[in-house]
Amino acid sequence: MQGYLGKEDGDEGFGKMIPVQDVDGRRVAVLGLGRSGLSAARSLRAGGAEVLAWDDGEAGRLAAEAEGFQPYDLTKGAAFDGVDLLITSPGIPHLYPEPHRVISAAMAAGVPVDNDIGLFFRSLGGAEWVELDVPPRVIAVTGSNGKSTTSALIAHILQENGTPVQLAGNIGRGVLDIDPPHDGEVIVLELSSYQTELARSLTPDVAVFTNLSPDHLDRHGGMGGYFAAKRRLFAEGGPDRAVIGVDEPEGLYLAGQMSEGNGDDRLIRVSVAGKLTGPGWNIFSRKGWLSETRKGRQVASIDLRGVAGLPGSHNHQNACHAYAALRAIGLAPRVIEAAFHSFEGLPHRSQLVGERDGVRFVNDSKATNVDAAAKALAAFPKIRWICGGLEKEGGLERLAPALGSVVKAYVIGREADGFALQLGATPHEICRTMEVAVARAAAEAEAGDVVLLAPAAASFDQYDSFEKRGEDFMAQVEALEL
Ligand code: UMA
Repeated sequence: MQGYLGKEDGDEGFGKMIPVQDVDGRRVAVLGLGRSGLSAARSLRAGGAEVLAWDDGEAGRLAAEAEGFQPYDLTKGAAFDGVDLLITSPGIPHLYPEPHRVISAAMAAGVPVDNDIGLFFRSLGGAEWVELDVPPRVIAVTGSNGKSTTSALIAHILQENGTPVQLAGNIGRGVLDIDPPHDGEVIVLELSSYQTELARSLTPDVAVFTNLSPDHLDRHGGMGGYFAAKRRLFAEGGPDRAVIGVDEPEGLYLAGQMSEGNGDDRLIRVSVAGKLTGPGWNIFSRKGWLSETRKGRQVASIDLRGVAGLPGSHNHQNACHAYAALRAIGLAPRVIEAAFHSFEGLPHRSQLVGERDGVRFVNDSKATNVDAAAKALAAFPKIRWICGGLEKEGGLERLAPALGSVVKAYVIGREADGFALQLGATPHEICRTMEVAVARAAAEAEAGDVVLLAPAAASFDQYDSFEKRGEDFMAQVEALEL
């Protein structure tokens, strides 16, 4: 595992964290004791708070007990008497489709509600920062797609540059779990709409908005609520620098709202849909080339086509956002370009897992829906496509424009026959299992082909998760003895 994701459990020194400030002696309720809730509970305790921990599930309560937190039933009447604050978890609804009853009870009792992200921002800096040469900075990344890869890419490039860096947030590590940052360190946070919507403090140095497409609409009461949740990261007076993808109307609007005019250096506009010609600070990719322009003049140009870890225009968008965020904190274009080439990608997202006789094997098990699979298919010219699984609503029609690059489909899953029926004229074979699909695709592939797992379906008919499905793909590829 990359160093910027922090130490693994059991490693010496694990257990450092950010103690929460200004909670000494206060009673703080914590609802949900998963990754974010437990780390919040620990950091609150370290800050001197009395923690009232509750999870509706027994597993969460047991995990908390194992760390010395006595469960406190927040669902009982008058549970919020004398409580100063409620910290809730991102997966627990606080408004739509309907608020969790504990959160409603806190609000009715006039108790402020916050989350670990709010605690993080108000607890990060201390008086000791005055002594530091370069105070730690925070880069926060939000958006519908690509935010994990963008965040990990930013962290990777900083690490390659020798800058101390830690990566946390929606990517899987609670934000309060990071070690107290060093002089000059950069904290990279991936933030979901669930996290930005509720945080009472959101003050990154650089904020990145990658793109917007419908997701989690039930939790936000529709698209407007979803956008409103994300744009909280850009509250007026918020980030010193804003990096905004302007390919959707929402991003264009947000950039307009943030800008003080064409000479405004605090805003970097990003596009993969076309050349940006305005006189401001622009970064865009066209035909595989990333360009940076400022005040109407080209500053840098990078060929992304040979960057193995970032194939396809969706990854070029990730590259543009990472590049922009790093330019915003002063990294040189050549430093960023060099580190692009050593980025291996995140597991299960356009992940190159093997190569034999000119045939590449790519794991995009995270492509659990049709849109994600279409993006994966657009990334390569000749594809032997492993697809299928538990289909989502809406069928495969939206995939049709992306099927031109498919030489042949190898269909897995319990519903493989029904899935294959929707592939029309695309050559296909019913394989049902990953083992058969990988073996058949490998046997038929020619030099220049890509054997791509991008299922366009959930994994739950055959696996516990998309990660397990991707691991099976990798194991089968390895068994080919490449
Ligand atoms: N719980 C209750 N009552 C409920 C619902 C849940 O008590 O009504 C309890 C569960 O029993 C469980 C805990 O709440 O113990 C789970 O909380 P959670 O769902 O918020 O999950 P965490 O383990 O705290 O993980 C969260 C993020 N989860 C979600 O946003 C759903 C993780 O993002 C994140 O990595 C982690 O914090 C650390 O910051 C995951 C995710 O799926 C990857 N994110 C969504 C996405 O990417 O689409 C937004």
